[in-house]
Amino acid sequence: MEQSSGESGPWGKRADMLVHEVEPFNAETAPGVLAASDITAVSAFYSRNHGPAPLIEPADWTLSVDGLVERGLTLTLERLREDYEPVSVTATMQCAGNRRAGLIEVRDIPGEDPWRAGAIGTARWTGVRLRDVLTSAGVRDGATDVAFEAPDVSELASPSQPYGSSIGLAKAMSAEPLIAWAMNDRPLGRIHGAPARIVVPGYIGARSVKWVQRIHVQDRPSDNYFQATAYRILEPDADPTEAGPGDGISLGPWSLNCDILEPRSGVGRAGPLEVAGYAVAAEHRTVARVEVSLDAGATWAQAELEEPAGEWTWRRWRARLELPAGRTVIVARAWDDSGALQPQEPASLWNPKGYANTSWPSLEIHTP
Ligand SMILES: Nc1nc2c(c(=O)[nH]1)N[C@H]1C(S)=C(S)[C@@H](COP(=O)(O)O)O[C@H]1N2
Ligand SMILES: [Mo]
Repeated sequence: MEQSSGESGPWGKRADMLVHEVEPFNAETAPGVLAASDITAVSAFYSRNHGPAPLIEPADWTLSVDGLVERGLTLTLERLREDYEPVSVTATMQCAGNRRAGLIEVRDIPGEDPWRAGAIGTARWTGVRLRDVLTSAGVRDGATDVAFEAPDVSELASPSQPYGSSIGLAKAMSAEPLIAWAMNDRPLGRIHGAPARIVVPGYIGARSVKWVQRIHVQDRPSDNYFQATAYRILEPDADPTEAGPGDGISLGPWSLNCDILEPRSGVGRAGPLEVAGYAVAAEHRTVARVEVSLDAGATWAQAELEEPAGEWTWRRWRARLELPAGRTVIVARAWDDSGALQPQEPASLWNPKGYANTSWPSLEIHTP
């Protein structure tokens, strides 16, 4: 399963990606491939798009920095690379829709793709610190948010508009967000936002704006559809087609989560069984424990946690267990270093757009 199946899929991706949509391209990594390495290959990395991917020649690209700044800047790729210190951050990217399929099982979520465990991946991102660029522009008093604007126009927004979002100034001025031009030490690919994108470690992927061409410092969050209306936890009985700006809880930092990558549900063989997966903690917290149960939570085995590649990455885990004959429900759950535990039931988290499914993952295996 881990063997390369080539890169014959769309956008140079492996043929074993689970493709939700071809245009705009939406595809997730096959679970076995995700389980196989701490750093996700670009050829296997999920991609989430709301419109057609722009084709921008590096020489034609500029980034403007304006709004509540002392000096507006217009940066070329060359200026960015030469005038600021290059840095690399290994960070996990996770879509707010990761694991949505588990919420759809509770109640249908029309119009949203049923992402499974693979709308997540970990890469080494290289670029410059967002804060270095903001500092060189001089953030003015009264600024509270930093908005990112991209050129890709999304028909999914109402009204149709270019993709954009924002993060709070404190996160923007922290060490981890990047304006990145490389992913796993190769120039960023077109589908991942070439020539440059924002990477906001610890935040839902939606904030890591690809093909970014403007950074606007302002005194409120972005009014872009994907900040003001989408990527929000609406109340369970809200009609998402009626949602307007400011409705629901805006998602930024993600919460404690984990999923099982191996085995897959279906037929298994009684005897030694390895269960493997990943866990992520909320920002400034760490994954402290992952447990696996073969008896619906009556007893728990401790999984072995791998050392994370960095402060902003997932922790992969595995547990060696004995699969009994018959039907077994395998459940996993993660705890963080504050003692918080994932919520148990997807039904308790169900929300009309199907975001942030952080419930205990489970699957069923039966022996022949
Ligand atoms: N310009 C732009 N940036 C974007 C998006 C988009 O559609 N357009 N999708 C966002 C979402 S929802 C996610 S999860 C990540 C996915 O990044 P990837 O395709 O590089 O994995 O990009 C984010 N940045
Ligand atoms: Mo996303």
